[in-house]
Amino acid sequence: GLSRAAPGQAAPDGSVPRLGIAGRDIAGPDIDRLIDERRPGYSLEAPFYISPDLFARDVEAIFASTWIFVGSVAEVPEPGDFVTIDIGTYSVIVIRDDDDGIRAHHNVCRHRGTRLLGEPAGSVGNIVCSYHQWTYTPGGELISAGAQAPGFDPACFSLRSVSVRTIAGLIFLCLGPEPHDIDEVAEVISPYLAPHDIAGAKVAAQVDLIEDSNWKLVMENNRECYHCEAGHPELTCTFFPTYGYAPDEIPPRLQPAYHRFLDAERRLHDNCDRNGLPFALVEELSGRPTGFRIERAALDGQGESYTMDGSAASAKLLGDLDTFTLGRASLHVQPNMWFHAMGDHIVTFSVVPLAADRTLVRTTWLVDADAEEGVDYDLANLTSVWMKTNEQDAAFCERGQLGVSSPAYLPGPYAPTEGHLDEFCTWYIERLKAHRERVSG
Ligand code: 3BY
Ligand code: FES
Ligand code: FE
Repeated sequence: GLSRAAPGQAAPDGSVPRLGIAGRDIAGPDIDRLIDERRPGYSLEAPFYISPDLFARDVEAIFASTWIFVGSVAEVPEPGDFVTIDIGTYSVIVIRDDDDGIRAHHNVCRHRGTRLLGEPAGSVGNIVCSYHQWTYTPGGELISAGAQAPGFDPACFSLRSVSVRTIAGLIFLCLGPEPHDIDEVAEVISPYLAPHDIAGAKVAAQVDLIEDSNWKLVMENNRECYHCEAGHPELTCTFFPTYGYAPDEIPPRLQPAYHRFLDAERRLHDNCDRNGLPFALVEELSGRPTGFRIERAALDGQGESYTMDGSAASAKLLGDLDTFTLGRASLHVQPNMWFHAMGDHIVTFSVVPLAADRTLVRTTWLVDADAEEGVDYDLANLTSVWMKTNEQDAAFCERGQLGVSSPAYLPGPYAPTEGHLDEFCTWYIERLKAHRERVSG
C-alpha cells in the first residue's frame, strides 16, 4: 500500500511521498492540516504557494488582518493627493486630508457601492463618485448628495475608514476591525528612520513590477542573501554578501569581504555616534502580531549608497545628516515590506498579492525634496542597482513558482543563512492560526 509521509518528510520506509500526494489534493487542500503540520525549518508545502483557496485565506488572515505597508508620506505630499491599494476584492484610498493628516477609506461609495477612485495615484479636491456624483472630502465626509428625500443625513454616510498609522513617514494600514498595537514597533524603529526625514523627501522614481509568483516566494526571496553572490552582481558591489551568516560560519571565499565589512562598520559607528543615530540590530520577526527587524549596517565600496561604486547618487543629504557615509538603515516588517535608508536616498518596497501566482512589487526611490534631477542626481544612476536587482529577483521568484507548481516539489530545508525565511513562515503560520481562532469564535 501507499505509505503516507508527513509533509515534506520521508515516510517510515525512507521513501518520499508519491507524486500527486505531496503537493495537492484534487478536492482542494485541507488548509487546517497544512497549517497544523507545517514543518519548521522547511519551505512551505505547495498549496501555500499555488492554491487559490490558500490565496483567499492569505488575503483575509494576513493582508486584511495585520498591519501592511503601503508607501510613504512623500507619495502624497499635498492635501488631496492619494494612492489606492487593492488587496483581493478590497480597495483602499490613502489620502492626505485638508489638515495634512494621512487618512484611509474604503474605496466604496456609500450610495450604492461604486468604486470611487480608479487610478493607482492622483490628486483630487474632493472624492466624487462617477455614478451619481456623491461627493466626499479627503477626510471622508459626505458633503454633497443631490436630490435626496427630506431628512437625509449626510453625516450617516461618511466613507468607511481604514486604520492608518504613519511611522516616521512610512504609512501602514490595517483593514481589520481590531488592529494590533503597533506603538511598540513604532517606538523602536522611529529613531532609526526619523533622521532620514521622509516627510522632507520627494519621490524621484517609482516602478511597479508584476511577478508571476506567489507573494510569499517574493518575501522569502527578499529575506535571504544566500542567492546574492551568484545572483546580484550589481547589488553586491555595495551589499555585503556576508548578510545572514553567523560570524564563525563565514566561508573562506567571503573572508576578504567580511574584513572590509568590519572596517566599514567601525567607520559607520563613529558617524552614527556623531549624528546620534542608533545602529544596533533589533529583530523580532515572529512571535508578535507585527514582526519586524531593523538595523543599520555598513555598505561596501564608498559606503554611501546603492550605486556601482557605493558613492552617493544624490548630492543632497537627507534631513540634517552631516555625512553620506551612513551605510543603510534597513527595515523589514512582516508581511509585505523591505526598506533601506541611506544618507542620500531612501528606497521602499511594498508587496501586494494579486493572485496565487501573481504579485505586485512596488519600488519607490526618495531623495531630498530640494534635490533636482539632472543637477543633484541622475535618475539612471539612482535607480539602476535596484532595477537590476529587482529583475534578477523577479526571475528567481518566477522560476521558484514554476518549481513549486510541479507535482514533484517537496519542501526543502532552509540553510543557516535563511533563518529569516523560517521566521517569516513561523510568523505567517501564527497569523493564520490567530485568524482561524477568531473566526471559529
Ligand atoms: O533587501 C533586503 O533587505 C534583503 C536583505 C538580504 C537580501 N536583500 C537585499
Ligand atoms: Fe456613488 Fe451613486 S453609487 S453616487
Ligand atoms: Fe535578491
